[in-house]
This record gives sequence, C-alpha cells and structure tokens, in this order.
Amino acid sequence: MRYYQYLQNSTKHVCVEDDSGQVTDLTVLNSEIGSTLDLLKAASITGSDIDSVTRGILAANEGVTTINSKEFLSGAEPGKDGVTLLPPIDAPEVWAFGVTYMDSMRERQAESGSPDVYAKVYDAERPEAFFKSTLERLQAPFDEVGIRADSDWNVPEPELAFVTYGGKIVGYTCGNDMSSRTIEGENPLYLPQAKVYDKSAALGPALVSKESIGDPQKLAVTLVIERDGKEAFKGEANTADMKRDCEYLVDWLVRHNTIPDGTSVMTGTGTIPPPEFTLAADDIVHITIDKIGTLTNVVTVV
Ligand code: DO4
Ligand code: MG
Repeated sequence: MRYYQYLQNSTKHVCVEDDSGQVTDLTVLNSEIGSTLDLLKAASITGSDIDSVTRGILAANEGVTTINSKEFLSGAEPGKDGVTLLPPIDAPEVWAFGVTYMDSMRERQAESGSPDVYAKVYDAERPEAFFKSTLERLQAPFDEVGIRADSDWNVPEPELAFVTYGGKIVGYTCGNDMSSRTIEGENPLYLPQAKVYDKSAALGPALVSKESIGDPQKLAVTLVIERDGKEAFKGEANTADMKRDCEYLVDWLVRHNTIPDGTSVMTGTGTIPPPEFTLAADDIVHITIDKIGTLTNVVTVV
C-alpha cells in the first residue's frame, strides 16, 4: 500500500492508497493516526507491519468514503484546489549513500581533481555514507528544490530512498539528492557543502511499505527535467545496477550509529545529466520510481 501525508485546513492527515487505486483518509477513521510515524509505531507495538495495521483500521470502517488516487494527486498540484502534500515521513534525519552505481563513480572521476577516491570507495567493503538533511530542510512534493547561487554546475540526483524504524527498513520512497557538482568537483572534502544547503533534499510522494514494494533491487528510476514546457533531459536507471543493495547499506549505517525512527536514506544515483547540462531556476524535476510514483519539484536559486 502507498501512504501519503498531507495538510487539509492546516491539519495533518495520513491516507492510504490501496491496490485498486482508491485513497482512504486514516486520520479521519482513527484520530490517533496523525502521521506515518504513528502507523509505524502501532506496527512496532503490535509486532506487525503498517499494511496489517491499516487493513485492521479499514476492516473496522467498511463503506467509508474514498477518492481515486489520480484525483487526489492531481488536486495536490500547484494552483489546484486540493490538499497540500507533505513529505511521506517526518524524517528527523536524512542520510545518503554515494557511488553505489558504476555510472556515478565514472562521472565523479571525470569532474574531480582527485579521481582516485571514487574508484576506491566503489571497490571498498565500506560504502560512502553522508548526512544529507534534517526534517526542517526537507522539501515536499511540488515544493521548491534549491541550487546554490555560489555554484555554476548543479544537478538533481534521482534516488530510491528507504525509510527506517528501529534501525530496520520499513518502506521506500523517491528521493532527490540535489547536488552542486562545482563544489564537489573542486575538492572531495567540500562534499557537505555540495550536498547540504537550503532546499537540497526532497522525498515523496508516497511511502510504500516494505511488504508492498516487492524486490527493491528491481525498480526503474526515471529522471525528467522540463524547461520552458519542453523536455530538457531524460535519463533512466534501475536499482538492479546498484553495487550494494539496500539491506547492505542500512547494515553499515547503523553500525555504532543510532538513527532515530523515521530516518530516511537515499541510496545513490544511477543517472547523471551530461557535463554540459546544469539546472536553471524554474526547471521542473520529475523523479519516477516503479511502484512508488512521481516526485515533482521546481528549481529555485538559494
Ligand atoms: O561522492 C559523492 C556523492 C555521490 C552521490 O551522491 C551519489 O552517487 O548519488
Ligand atoms: Mg546522490
């Protein structure tokens, strides 16, 4: 099942989209479910999973009003009269892994004056993990994502992101690891400045439970960048090409590092626009991942 968080009349709600594409508001049915973290907590307490908790709530409330997911999501687009989507999880921390795809390693070698570090980390047992965002910096679907005014070369990075509870993977969503290639290429030690700045991370639109995603290492990830109403770039990757799978990555992340519940983790990009491409203000970035949906954001200079 797919879970969305949204604001309606300034109140936060959680809803679920079932396999038939119908969306039901869980907060209306049970006021104790005010966030996806509440659902994850209920699943943890009962020793089950969020889909089972949800099925229980739905079974106790048969015949309630639902809305078609296309209608729900199109109503959330800017200028429409529907709900305001929020990130699908209130992630207190967002981490990211890098150089998990061969293409990412090659592109970083090409941009960098220190190419060796990328080959070494691609081949090493220990993956590259870095801190990406706090909840306050995190952008929702249709929000702005930022490019730094002090960087000339900027790209989105479309990434499968996993959501954790109790240090374990409980679901998946789409992530955008906005990045300055100018700053990253200048010196690998500048990575935090290339990666962490205002509006540099987005997650959404849905949190898909671990039970519903199937095999996370078989998902197509598509990036489309629109400029002036035309497609300026399109690229595709597949999580099957990740050198290290999601379970391997979370295992490394939690070593000697306690992560708060809801921590979400971007798993690296397999798509990088060509060197001559850089984002511009008002570009629209669409990241689509099988079984999850499309995360759309508009670019702004920060
Ligand atoms: O090593 C730099 C960052 C790599 C990254 O963000 C990625 O591969 O997605
Ligand atoms: Mg990345």
